[in-house]
Amino acid sequence: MNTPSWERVISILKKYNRFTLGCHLYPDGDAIGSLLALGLALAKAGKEVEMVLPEGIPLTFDFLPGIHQTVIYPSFQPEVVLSLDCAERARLQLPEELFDHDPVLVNIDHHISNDGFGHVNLILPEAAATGQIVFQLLRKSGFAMDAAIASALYTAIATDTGFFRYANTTGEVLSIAAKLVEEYQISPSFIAERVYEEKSFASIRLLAEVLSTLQVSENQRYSWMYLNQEMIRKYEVEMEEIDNYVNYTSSIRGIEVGLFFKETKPDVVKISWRSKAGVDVSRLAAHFGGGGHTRAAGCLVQGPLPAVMTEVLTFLHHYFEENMQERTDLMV
Ligand SMILES: [Mn+2]
Repeated sequence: MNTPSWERVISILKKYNRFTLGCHLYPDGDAIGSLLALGLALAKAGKEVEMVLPEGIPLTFDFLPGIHQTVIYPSFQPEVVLSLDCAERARLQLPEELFDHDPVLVNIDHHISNDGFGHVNLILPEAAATGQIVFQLLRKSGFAMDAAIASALYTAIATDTGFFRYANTTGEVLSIAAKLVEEYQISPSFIAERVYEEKSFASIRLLAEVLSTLQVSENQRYSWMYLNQEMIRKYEVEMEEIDNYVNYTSSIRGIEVGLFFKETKPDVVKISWRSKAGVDVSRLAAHFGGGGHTRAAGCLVQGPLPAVMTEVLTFLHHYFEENMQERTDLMV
């Protein structure tokens, strides 16, 4: 892993004037919040900025101030491309033409699996969210912040920590959140309501169908459920809402690993992995070409849903057979 290049990133942000910002496919709160916060801060500093969300604005984050300044397609050639919360170059949602004049590619992320695909990389796996890195970047570089930027950063950090419930909720995370609330008068309850409490009716109906597929392994150590093309076609639900379903698998008492299989396209299965303790699911997902964090990871596997499920569940069964002793660690 490269040593964090704070100074290099800060000098690039100050020196150049034309920036395009992008994030990963199916952007979550951290990706969108980080993109928006850094984009708004650069624009506020008088830079020419384009924040690109090719799939449009997910309904869940429609409330964020400034979000409607994002564009579906970039309109100019930037000097610098900023990639946020994106672990792989292939997942960066920006058109290839944007790189025609070889802009400086800056990769800002907290995924441990990030391979450092940027010319300049600021990768801090210990950060709870990319939003935390962006907050520190703005503070260190002296770029001015405002309530819109603070809302975006708070949303980024809150979503990636499960609204301050996950193990990555450190004192520093809480102290940054407190600063955002105190200094910019943003409302945690309003953001929690919009992001966390408010679901579409269709998403709850779809959840009911998905939950009816929930199963627990014979050894009671892992659980899984699935979503197929037939269910997706029946309800109009954004992928961002569907992504959160996975937490039901790992919320079952005693379960160590939870899996959610999503047939996002025919014969393309996106698998979300969750773990409560002991098991590093980023390593398990890596076996299938994916990655992520210790307790939350993902991978994409080609093939018919039933065959992919059998393959992954067989792998997981063997993993637990070989790691029987880990259970005693969990009892401590
Ligand atoms: Mn993130």
